[in-house]
Amino acid sequence: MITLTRRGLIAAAAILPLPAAARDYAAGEIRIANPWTRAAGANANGAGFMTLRNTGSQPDRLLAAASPIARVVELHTHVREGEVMRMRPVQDIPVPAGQTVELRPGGLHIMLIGLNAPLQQGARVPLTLRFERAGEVQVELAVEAAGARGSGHRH
Ligand SMILES: [Cu+2]
Repeated sequence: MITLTRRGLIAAAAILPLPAAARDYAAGEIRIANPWTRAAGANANGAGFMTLRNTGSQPDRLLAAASPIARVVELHTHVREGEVMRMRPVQDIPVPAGQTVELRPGGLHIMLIGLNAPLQQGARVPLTLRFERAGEVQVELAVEAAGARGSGHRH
């Protein structure tokens, strides 16, 4: 019985795509938790989300991001204009000492403009972040479902 059950589980695991569980990363005093994005087609735009935490005693700033998967990568926020929320590029994203900054849908995000290839759910895509103090760090965005409002793999 046990053997059959195990075989059943192994067979199921082989068929189902493995979830691309988001990982956590560090650069100097900056902790980068749960970087993720949404499935999207080639030539579409995408957005990267994550949690940035500054464990140090000095302020830092995310200055830029880059990825081979997009033609252009920008730092964006959302601003209210009358009844609608619009995206707007920002120069940088401050991460004050001891503070946590959320990049999330409807707020700050990393804009991936002109995807070179489709973002497939379950895949991971590389992204390089450049901080003023912490320097450069490469992370991987876990690709979630197209309509995801949050990563399904929070710890
Ligand atoms: Cu945007």
